[in-house]
Amino acid sequence: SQADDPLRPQYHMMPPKNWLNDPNGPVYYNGYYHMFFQHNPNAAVWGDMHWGHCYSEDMVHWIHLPVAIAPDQPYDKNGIFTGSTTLVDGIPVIIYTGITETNEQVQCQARPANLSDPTLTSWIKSPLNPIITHPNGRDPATAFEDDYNNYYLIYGFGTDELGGQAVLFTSKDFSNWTYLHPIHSNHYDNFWECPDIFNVSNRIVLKASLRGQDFWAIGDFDPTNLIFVPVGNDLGEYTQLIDQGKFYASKSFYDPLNDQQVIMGWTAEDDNQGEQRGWQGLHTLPRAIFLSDDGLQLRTRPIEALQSLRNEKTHRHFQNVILPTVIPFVLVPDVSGNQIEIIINWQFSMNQNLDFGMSVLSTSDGSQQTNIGIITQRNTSVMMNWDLAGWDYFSVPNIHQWSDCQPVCDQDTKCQAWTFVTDRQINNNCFLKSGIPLLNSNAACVSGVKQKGLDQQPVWIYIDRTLSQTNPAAAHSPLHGTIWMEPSSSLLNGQWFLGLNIFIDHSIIEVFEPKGGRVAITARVYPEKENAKYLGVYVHEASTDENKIIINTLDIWTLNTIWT
Ligand code: DQQ
Repeated sequence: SQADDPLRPQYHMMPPKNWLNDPNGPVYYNGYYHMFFQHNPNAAVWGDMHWGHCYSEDMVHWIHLPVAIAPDQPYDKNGIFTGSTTLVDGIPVIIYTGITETNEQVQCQARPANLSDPTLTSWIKSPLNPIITHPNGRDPATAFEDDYNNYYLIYGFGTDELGGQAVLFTSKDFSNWTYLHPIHSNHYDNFWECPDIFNVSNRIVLKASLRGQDFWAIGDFDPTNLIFVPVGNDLGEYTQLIDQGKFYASKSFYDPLNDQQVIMGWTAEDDNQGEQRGWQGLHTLPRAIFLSDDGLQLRTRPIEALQSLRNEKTHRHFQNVILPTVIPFVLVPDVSGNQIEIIINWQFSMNQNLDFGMSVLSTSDGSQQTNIGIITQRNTSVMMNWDLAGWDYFSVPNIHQWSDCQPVCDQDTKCQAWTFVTDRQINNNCFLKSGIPLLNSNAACVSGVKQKGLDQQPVWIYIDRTLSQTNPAAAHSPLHGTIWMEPSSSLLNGQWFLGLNIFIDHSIIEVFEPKGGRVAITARVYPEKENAKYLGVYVHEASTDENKIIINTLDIWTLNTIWT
């Protein structure tokens, strides 16, 4: 049974069994949140796409409903693909991609059969379907309106020649749509999946899924030319990932109860046992979107309502724990669990090389564990590239190995971004070894790279899965993101302060930096050992007696299941 499956998450949205992928059509209507999803109701593999459906009062606890849209028409027989919901005169209207009998991608509409049914269980396809047949793209976003009652709709498209695009359509009546032009486009990939466009703090955010990850760009909508104009870096640059880990095909919607844009992504399995387990894929925890103070960075943190999952009887609190200068692993006393939330506030000095963190899903002897840690760099050993140009190192392919130092870059097309590495790796001649010059003369190569501010200090947050599992087919590569620590908000008496919020749900880990919303990292792990439920702390790279690593506060809760 489900409860006997130790790897099955208990507080993430997923169907009772079989396959799930992209989030589809989230909407708040008449007292309930609705969530749909790409779903194969008959097998735990991708295929035979339907829209599964759940509803919820709080976006945390979900109730399963029957399949909302099934492939039963000539225009969608080969699949109900991704789409979105728009409130049209207050009524939820779905636009989804249908895969036709001849495998064309067309856009189709469906409306609730009975608006007074709060569950919105049945949906009726429009007699006008398909409402859009060209160009042959997919994944329509929630439509938006201008001041003159014109609706605008985008969906994903692209070719090798054109690059990835979000194509724009307009309509007066929401049924008859006219193609305009791409709202935005570039060559970071040859197709954009699941584009999304929305308002946050008087700016427009464009999101798309490409190269296996979800990217954002902040900009404005030019009302004359009807195009999206990025104000900073463009969509597809690695400084602008919504999540550094396993997070794809995300979808956002406006939550009127909390006046915020909320986003959730699809997290697939990351091993080869999913079909055998009988279920594959889940949605990440919902995250609230906000912008940095300068309005140029997209930030996320878990929605507040998730706090209702905490079982207060299990709450454990520790404070002012001074860590020894080096410890391989020390158990946190009297706590265990693989369905927990952790809030940890660290204090450390930046002027040294540090590598420390928490182990979760650990056996009591630490032989199986997943490490969620922080790496800082000593001033004297800043990376060469800082001396040269002050570029950010926003992505390091592999923190604990030397072999992987490659630029994130196509050989013959435009270079995306460079992965800059630490002094340790430079000492190991990584760049020379791989035969790549430190900075490419092609100016395109450095676009999207962040410059280090005068007294900013970068730290890396990572998830290290080296010891998480033994199955060689399970992903083991570390995941990581950079946080730029600002003295104004994070420095006090020479000490830096950084808080992390960590969610563990059996086989999924989500790590956030909730204060600034600057990092989100989602990872799958599949511990085989039954007692891999303990928590520990470690210091791998030494602090010194003067420069201690301190846990200011550590709070841990068991979280309840979301299913009743
Ligand atoms: N998944 C859907 C497509 C979409 C892709 C099909 C992204 O509509 O482009 O299941 O994961």
